[in-house]
Amino acid sequence: MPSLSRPVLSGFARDILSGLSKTGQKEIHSKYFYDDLGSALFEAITFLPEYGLTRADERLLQTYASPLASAAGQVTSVFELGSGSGKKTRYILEALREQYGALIYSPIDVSAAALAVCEKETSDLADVRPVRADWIEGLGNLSQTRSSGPVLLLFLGSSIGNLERSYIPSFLDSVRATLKPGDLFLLGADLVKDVETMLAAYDDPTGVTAAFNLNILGRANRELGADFDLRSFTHEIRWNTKERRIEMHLLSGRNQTVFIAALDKTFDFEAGETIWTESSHKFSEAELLDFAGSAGFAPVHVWVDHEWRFAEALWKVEA
Ligand code: AVI
Repeated sequence: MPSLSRPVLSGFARDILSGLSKTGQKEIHSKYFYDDLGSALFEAITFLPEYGLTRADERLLQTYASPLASAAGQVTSVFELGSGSGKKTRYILEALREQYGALIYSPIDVSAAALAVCEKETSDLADVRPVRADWIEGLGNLSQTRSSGPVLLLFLGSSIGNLERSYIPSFLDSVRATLKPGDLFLLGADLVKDVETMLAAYDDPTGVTAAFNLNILGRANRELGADFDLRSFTHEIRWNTKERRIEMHLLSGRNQTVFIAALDKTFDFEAGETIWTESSHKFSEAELLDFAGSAGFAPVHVWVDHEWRFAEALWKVEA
C-alpha cells in the first residue's frame, strides 16, 4: 500500500517553515549559521580587527589561566559548550593540568570540522572526548558521561548573548541542574560598550560577517533545495537600545518569491523586508551577578578585559 505520510522534516526545515511563515518579522534561528562553512566563516570573524570579542576572551584566559585554575580548585574533567576550534581553551587546560594533573576534556559542538580541529589542538593536554551535539543535548551528555570528581563547564565567547534574554535564566537553571555540588561554571560574556564599536564589530568592511550571515540562506539552498538568490539579500545590523543587543538581519533588495523544495512551499519577500537571523545581547557586570544568584550559583570571581569590555565569570555550585 502506498504510504500517505509526508516525509519527515529535519529540524532545520521545520524551523525555517515556522520562521518564514510568521506574519510579522520573519526569522531564521542563528544556530543554523554553523554548518562547516559557517563555522569556518565565524573563525574568520574572530580575526577581524573590528571584532574584539574573541581576542578579549582569549586575552583574559591567557592572562588569568593560572589564578582561574587556583580559584576553581581541583577538577578532573572539563566540558565545553560550543567549543569551536578550542584554541583559547588550551590556556585553561594547561593551567589545570599543571596544578592538578591529568584531565578529561569533552568539547561539545555541532560542527564535526570544528571538533576535529579542536581535538588536534588540545590532545597533547588532555584525554579529549569530543561530543557532536547542540548545547542542550550536550548538557544531557555531561550528566551521563561525567567521571567522578568535580567538573568545570565552559561556556565561552559570549555565546550566551545569542540566546533570548528572557530565556537566559531558564537556560542557566538547566545548566545548574546538570551540575553537582562542587562543580564550576565559567561563563564568558560580552559587556555593553559604545554603540559605534559594537556596530562596527558586526559590520566589517571586508564583508566577512555579511558572508557569515548570508551563508544561512546558502545552507538552506544546499540542504533544503531552496532557491534563495543570495545576491538579492544584504546584511543589515541594528543596535536595539531597549534590549541591549545587536540584531543581524538579511534585507530583501526586491519583491521576490523563494521556493523551498524540502517544504514544497514558496515564501514571498517584499523589497525592504528583512529576515532576522541573530541577536547578540550585551551585558553589565551587575546583570551577570543577578544571573548567577537566580540560578543558584555562588559567584567565585570575575575577570574583566579593559581593552574590550568582556567578562569571564567563574561560578560554583555550592556543596
Ligand atoms: C558566537 N557569537 C557569540 C557571535 C556573536 O558575537 O554574537 C556570533 C557572531 N555573529 C556575528 N559575528 C559574530
